[in-house]
Amino acid sequence: MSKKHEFFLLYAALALFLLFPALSLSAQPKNPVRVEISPDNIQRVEIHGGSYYFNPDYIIVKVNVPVEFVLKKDRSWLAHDFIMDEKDAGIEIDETFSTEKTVIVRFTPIKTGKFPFYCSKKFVFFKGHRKKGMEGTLEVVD
Ligand SMILES: [Cu+2]
Repeated sequence: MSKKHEFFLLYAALALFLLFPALSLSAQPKNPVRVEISPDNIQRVEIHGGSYYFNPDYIIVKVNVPVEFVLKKDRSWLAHDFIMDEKDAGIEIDETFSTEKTVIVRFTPIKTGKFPFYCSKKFVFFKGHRKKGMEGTLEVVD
C-alpha cells in the first residue's frame, strides 16, 4: 500500500470516528409511547432524561384523564430539567431531574393537541440542551 493510501485510510477512519456520535444521535428513532390507563385511572409513564435526550420522546395520552410523569435521570454529569408551559391545556411543569430521587409530576390535560416538552439547560454561549435534541412531544388525544 502506498503512503498516500495509508494517509487516506487514516483520515477516513478519523472522520468516521468523529462523525459517529453525531450519526448515532440523529439515527435514534423517535420512540412513541401510548400510555395505558391504569386500574386506578391514571396514565402513568416513566420518562428518562440524559445528555441529550428524553426517553420516550413522544408520549400519547388521553384528554381529561390524570397523567403521572415519573421523571428519572440517567447517568449524566450535567443537570437537566423538564419543562412544559401549556397553561391552556392544563399543563405547567418546571422540574429538575435528580439522580438521587425520582420526581413525580401529576396533571390532567384538558385540551387535545401536540405539546412540546424540553430541557431548558444551557451553558453560557453553547447550544442549549433542547437544540441538542433534548425535547419531545406530548400528544393529547380524544
Ligand atoms: Cu438537559
